Amino acid sequence: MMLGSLRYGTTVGLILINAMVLATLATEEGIFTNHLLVQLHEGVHDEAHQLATEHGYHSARKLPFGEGLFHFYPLDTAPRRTKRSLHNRQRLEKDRRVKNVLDQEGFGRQKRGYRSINEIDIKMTDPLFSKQWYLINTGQADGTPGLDLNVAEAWDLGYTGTGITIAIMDDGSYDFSSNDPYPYPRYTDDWFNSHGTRCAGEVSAAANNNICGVGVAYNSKVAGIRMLDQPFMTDIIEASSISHMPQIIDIYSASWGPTDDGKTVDGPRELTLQAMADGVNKGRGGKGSIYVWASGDGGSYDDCNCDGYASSMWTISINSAINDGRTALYDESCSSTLASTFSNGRKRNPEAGVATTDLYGNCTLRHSGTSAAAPEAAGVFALALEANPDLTWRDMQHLSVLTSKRNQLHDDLHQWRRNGVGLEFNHLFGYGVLDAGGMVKMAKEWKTVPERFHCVAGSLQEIQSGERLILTISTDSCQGKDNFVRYLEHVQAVVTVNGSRRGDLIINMTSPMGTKSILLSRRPRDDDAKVGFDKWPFMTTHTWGEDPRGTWILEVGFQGDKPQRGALKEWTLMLHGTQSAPYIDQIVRDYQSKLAMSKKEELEEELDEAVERSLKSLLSKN
Ligand SMILES: *[C@@H]1O[C@H](CO)[C@@H](O)[C@H](O)[C@H]1NC(C)=O
Ligand SMILES: *[C@@H]1O[C@H](CO)[C@@H](O)[C@H](O)[C@H]1NC(C)=O
Ligand SMILES: *[C@@H]1O[C@H](CO)[C@@H](O)[C@H](O)[C@H]1NC(C)=O
Ligand SMILES: [Ca+2]
Ligand SMILES: [Ca+2]
Repeated sequence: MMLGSLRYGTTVGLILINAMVLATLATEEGIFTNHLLVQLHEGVHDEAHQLATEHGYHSARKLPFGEGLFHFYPLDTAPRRTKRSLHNRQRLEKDRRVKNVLDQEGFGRQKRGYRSINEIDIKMTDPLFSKQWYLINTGQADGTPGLDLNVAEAWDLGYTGTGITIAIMDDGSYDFSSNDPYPYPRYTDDWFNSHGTRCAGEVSAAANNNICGVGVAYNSKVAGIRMLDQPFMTDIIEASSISHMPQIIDIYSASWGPTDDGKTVDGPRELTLQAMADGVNKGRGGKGSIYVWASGDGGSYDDCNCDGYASSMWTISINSAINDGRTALYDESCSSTLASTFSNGRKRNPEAGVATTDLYGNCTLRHSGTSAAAPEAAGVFALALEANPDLTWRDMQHLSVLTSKRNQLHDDLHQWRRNGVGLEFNHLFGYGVLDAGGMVKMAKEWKTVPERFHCVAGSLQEIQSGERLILTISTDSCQGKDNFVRYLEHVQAVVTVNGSRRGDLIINMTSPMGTKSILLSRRPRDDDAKVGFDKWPFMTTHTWGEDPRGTWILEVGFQGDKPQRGALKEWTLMLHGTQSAPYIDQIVRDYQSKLAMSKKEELEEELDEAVERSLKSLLSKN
């Protein structure tokens, strides 16, 4: 209705007159607030505050527009007008200093992306549910409304994780730490072994049972694999955990990896690599086990591409954002991260943490770390699997790439960019925050992606040394052969390089379509001068969907306090992807039409500016 147009503007005089008439109409439907717009006569503007308090208002604020206009604030915070304030208003109107009084109608304006829990019509009796901002962010704990996993939409469509089993490989059902079928966490005084329990709660805490909060996939089943609680990890324990019951367990969530000390370069050993390969090829009846990996807690000191679990093509590596869209301080960035979920780590507000189940039948609000992020992703993938049980391990990665959103994530260091087919990505957050609603909808319609091929695009194996190297490989991506790769999924640069200081080594790679991936960034604590990287598979997801044919550029250099030198012995470029992928063509078309539209907008802007300029010059002549 017309009242919606009652806004401040340059034509306040006009509005005031019309509004007096409208005000009587407004009582029919509008809601009046206790706030007033008051116009005072000339010469009494200094008395505004006093006048306000005399008539039962808290204060008056001079408005920066119009003539003698003031905002009168109420004393109380009642959302609607009360009887007493109506009385105050009538008295105020009669004061000789007052020229005009105008009611302020209350109308709905919500922050972009804002959804109220009540509106979504999800009723949960669980006491911590309203604090689980990562599920539905209404701005709890000073967060950004709408910055969440959009689970409400997926739940609304009926997906809650029914029939899906997720293994939390952690400290607390088969027990590889003590080799028995009782994987209960070893309770210690320092709550050291609360990790697994907390992660499990995030995925599958039951809904509406009045206990703690609600899991992302609250009807899913959790298998706890206790494998972290012994002094040393072994290849056998890791491999056994990763390959435990692969026909029953759908998703494996791991919130662990090599030490995040910023100087370790390590990854899965032989048995574990074999177990992972078997998992994706034979697990879930051949559709592949889904491995979700936390990108790491080493912060800006570490690079998750130095962690062979996170950077593996077979794992979906997940980073995290905090509730206002910034990265958590402990977050590691790297080009192999696929997407992000949520965690905490910067804010003092205790409710900005991740609310979940805890040991001793208790709950916690303080779960954090990328540890908290991976189980959330496992939960979202469970919803997608329920929507379409035929999804393969690669389908899950495609869906993550296509439906994750930039939302309101921000990264001061690395820009958000679009790759050669228009997919928006960021070095820190991958393709953005997982969107459960978007994912289940696309999953339902999804046709399994075509067969995957692998092409060794080229290999340089001469020793080259210096402070800075630029190398190129030109490739036809095995065109004309059976293993031609036309649409990229993962790209690996297998590199053997050493340096007088490994931590200062930087490696960038640019695709033929112009997408730059930072394969290795500075790790200030790593002062290795001997080992370097030995056939290390740096991985990037940023070139997803691109046509790999053309020239790839590898830039190797140093960044740090002192000049350094290094020697590169090998760069082998491995391309993985499909020969056909119809949906990519659709994305490219959409992107190009968007590009065309944005050009149009730019043109219009230019036009506006030109008009403004000529107006200005006309005015200055007068
Ligand atoms: C459960 O948590 C509350 C609040 O943090 C704490 O006071 C209580 O001691 C905890 N209970 C157990 C058994 O640890
Ligand atoms: C790096 O490798 C080159 C070639 O093998 C070797 O000559 C050089 O000594 C190595 N540098 C360091 C710092 O280990
Ligand atoms: C790698 O890329 C980053 C980000 O664009 C840039 O700051 C850096 O100088 C590049 N380093 C090398 C060695 O090319
Ligand atoms: Ca519950
Ligand atoms: Ca790490």
